[in-house]
Amino acid sequence: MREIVVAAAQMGGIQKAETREEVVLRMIDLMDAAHEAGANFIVYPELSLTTFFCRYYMENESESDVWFETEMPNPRTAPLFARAKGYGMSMSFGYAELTKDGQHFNTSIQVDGDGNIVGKYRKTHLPGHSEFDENRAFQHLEKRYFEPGDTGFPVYRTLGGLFGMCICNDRRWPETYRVMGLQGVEMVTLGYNTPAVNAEKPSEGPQARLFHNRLVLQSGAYQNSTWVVAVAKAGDEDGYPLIAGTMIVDPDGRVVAETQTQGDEIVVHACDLDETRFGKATIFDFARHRRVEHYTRIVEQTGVIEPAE
Ligand code: CDT
Repeated sequence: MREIVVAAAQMGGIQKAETREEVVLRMIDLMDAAHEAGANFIVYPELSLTTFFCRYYMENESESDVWFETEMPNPRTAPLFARAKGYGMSMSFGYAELTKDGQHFNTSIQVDGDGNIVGKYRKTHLPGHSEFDENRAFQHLEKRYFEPGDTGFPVYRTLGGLFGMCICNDRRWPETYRVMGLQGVEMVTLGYNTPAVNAEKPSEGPQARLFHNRLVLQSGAYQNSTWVVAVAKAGDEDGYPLIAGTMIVDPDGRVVAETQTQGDEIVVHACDLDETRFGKATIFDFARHRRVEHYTRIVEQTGVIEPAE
């Protein structure tokens, strides 16, 4: 038995006017509740420290850079790191990263119980668009504000197991989980900011979006025999609703814990990493069953090439 007690720390909406200091206090409240519940690992959402600013069109970098962190930890997040270290709790959260070289990434880190950054991931699959799009009900400008991540999907050792991360839109892509599955991943953590309505298809509302969320998390977990911990930034952000649906999925693809609200809320589950072993040794024993000779299109081709008429 290799048990990790995980708290999935859903956050309600963060308003544009809310400061990082205020948000960090909310995160600390969630961490206190997680500690009280016996958790030794807490997972927060994508872009945990700010509103989902990619819905706002900003002409210049100087305007958009206010949403980015140039170092981590920094004076505004130091109280969160201190509290986690005090509890000996590992944590994972997302933030907008501006590197010393001027690169912009949508990033997540995992920090161990001693305050060391043990994992860093930069979002690969950036959704949305890079210029103002008048045909959308609202903007989703991730391709404007971020570069595609340069980390790939690393799997790293911590908490006695094999961990990896992805971020929001990445969770919809089977390649995300499989690349980590091929490194033996036992727990994938991720955060998301998913608008409750599809900006390009108003008939696709929260029910459909929650369905897709559940579908991809369960299939990613099952097909790679890994735990998946998926955490929403949910609720209303200045009139823009985001889905909730934070959940923990076991390596058999079953949802074992999920939130009930749209606000700040934790769900806690004791996850035994040894539960990943059966699937990895049987139906998803990749070494025995994969037929890579038939998978070349996956890495040689991005778009669809239809067969000739
Ligand atoms: N943050 C993020 O990646 N959100 C996307 C919305 C896609 S619609 C442009 C998601 O996949 O949930």
